[in-house]
Amino acid sequence: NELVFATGNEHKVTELNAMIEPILGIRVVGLSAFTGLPEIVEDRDTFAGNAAKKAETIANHLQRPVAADDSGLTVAALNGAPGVHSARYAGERATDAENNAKLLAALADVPAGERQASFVCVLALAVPGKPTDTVRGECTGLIGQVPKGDNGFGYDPLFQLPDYAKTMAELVPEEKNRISHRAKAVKQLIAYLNERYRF
Ligand code: ITT
Repeated sequence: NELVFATGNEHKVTELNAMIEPILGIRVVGLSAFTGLPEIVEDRDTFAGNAAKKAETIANHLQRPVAADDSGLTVAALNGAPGVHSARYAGERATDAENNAKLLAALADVPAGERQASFVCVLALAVPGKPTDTVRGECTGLIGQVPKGDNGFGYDPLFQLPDYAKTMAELVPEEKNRISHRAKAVKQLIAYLNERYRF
């Protein structure tokens, strides 16, 4: 029993599998297991649009249900940037470290009290011949002045959680997977699947 997620990001696969497999008994599989897949063009300007596009592109090709995760960081002082461009904020092949450095530079003149940010995760489920549905999870925090912590990925070392006095990268995976934007979206996806497909 497997659910394909249209993602090349192994960090997402690990987190999604840790949250989904114990509850539904379904293993999450990323795209690294497949060859000859069509190119996915993430050209929509919303998380929901890109999540649907990723899931539909692969679902249509494989002719089976496929899910996708489109996620990112929105920073209020930057009018929502990096947003849907989070993965490639510092350039086409940017590393997480380069993206984090660009974010710190963009916020250099923004004081601590004005660094509100939000992680967003939209999950889409595409089933061939049916309309695609999406669910959304959000997690609020503040962007720090220096990266802290070695867990997680992406912007986690800069994302401070005031309630925990820690960054997302200082949480152990089990904690991140309880409170993150992705965890909130997964909870809704599981409720949706239980309702629709009665596992
Ligand atoms: P796929 O499109 O193949 O799934 P991607 O990494 O390109 O992989 P996105 O386009 O959804 O995925 O971009 C998500 C980016 O947002 C990701 O690369 C991180 O920089 C950031 N991000 C998303 N979730 C995050 C999380 O839980 N912690 C830290 N950063 C996250």
